[in-house]
Amino acid sequence: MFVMKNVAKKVMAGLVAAAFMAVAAGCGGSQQSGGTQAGSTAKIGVVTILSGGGAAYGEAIKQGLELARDEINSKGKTKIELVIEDSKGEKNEAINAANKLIHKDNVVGIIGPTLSGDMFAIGPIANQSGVPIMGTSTTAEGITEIGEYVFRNALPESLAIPQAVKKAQQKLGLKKVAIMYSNNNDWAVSSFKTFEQAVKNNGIEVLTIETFADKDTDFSAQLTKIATLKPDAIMVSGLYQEAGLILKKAREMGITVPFVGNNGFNSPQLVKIAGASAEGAIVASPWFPSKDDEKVKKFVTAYKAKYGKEPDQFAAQAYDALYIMADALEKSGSTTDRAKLKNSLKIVKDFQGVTGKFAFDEKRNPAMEVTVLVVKEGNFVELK
Ligand code: 1QQ
Repeated sequence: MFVMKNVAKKVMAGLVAAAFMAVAAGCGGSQQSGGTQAGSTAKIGVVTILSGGGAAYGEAIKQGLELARDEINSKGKTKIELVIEDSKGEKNEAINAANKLIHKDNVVGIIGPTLSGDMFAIGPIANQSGVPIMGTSTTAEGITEIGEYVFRNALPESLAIPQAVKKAQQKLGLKKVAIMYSNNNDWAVSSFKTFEQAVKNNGIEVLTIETFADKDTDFSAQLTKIATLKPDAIMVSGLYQEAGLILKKAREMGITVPFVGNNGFNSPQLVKIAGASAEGAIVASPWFPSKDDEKVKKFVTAYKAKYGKEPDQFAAQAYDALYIMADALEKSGSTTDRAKLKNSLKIVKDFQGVTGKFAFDEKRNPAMEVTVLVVKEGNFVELK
């Protein structure tokens, strides 16, 4: 509520200021002229989770974006204004946020939302309105099929999970596994199918498939069943909240086999919830903070200085996303033309970000490198 009120206040203040400036300048329209000459500002909307279960994902995203915004505004010709809205991880809230950004704030583009399920709800709205929308963490199948205005710099699970499974098999000699997934989360369902396929492709047997739901807190029935089947590993498709509790419960029950997760695992929050039970968890990511790369080191230092902690994958992808969008805006020659921004984004190639070399493929999905990580002493390190 507090955040929303503040945002609403800021938006109101912005609207009043914009109206005043329009009158003072003697022009009737509310649109800016939109060049990229010095001093022009592009308004970019953000839909992310700032309250409720997945707030740690959204907080990281917001911080990554704000750091990128401050850097861009300190040097670039085009200045960026972010209008940030809380989706609370709820489709209806995401829809309200998108409509406000598109129709009231007149943003040139949108970054977000955080969850694939929310993108399936608001992607079509943005697409129909001709507003470019770019997910930084939406990893399910089918995201960019929504339409030509939908982009993502999130690593799709279809690229991440097969690598995690393959590496886990090489390291641990997996022959038989159990799979668990949240069945009321669009992304987790999609990701479960990717897991199942990857497991089969590697000749691994699936002993059982167990479901749970987002916001569940008791996983003992599923884990009891899994324990009797004695799998070599357990694959989990879920957000940090539920995944963290699953890891914890499994260790309490004496289940010692490794876990392989998906994008939901890529938050330090997993380790906060599961504690020592997170040790050995495996996940693929385009990001890890100890990468030996100048750009990564600079980003990690700046992020630590501003927020007092290391950036996670969600912060890193959001940071890159704003640079990608700002770059595309600059090249489009306008700060307000949504179609020009879409066309400019489509041709992004050879962007060097903190998550590595980046380009959009012909389907507006990212082509990027993957690293398989493992939790060691509470940190995500490369699984070599
Ligand atoms: C998606 C995801 C989640 C893990 C984002 C928080 O990858 O919903 O696509």
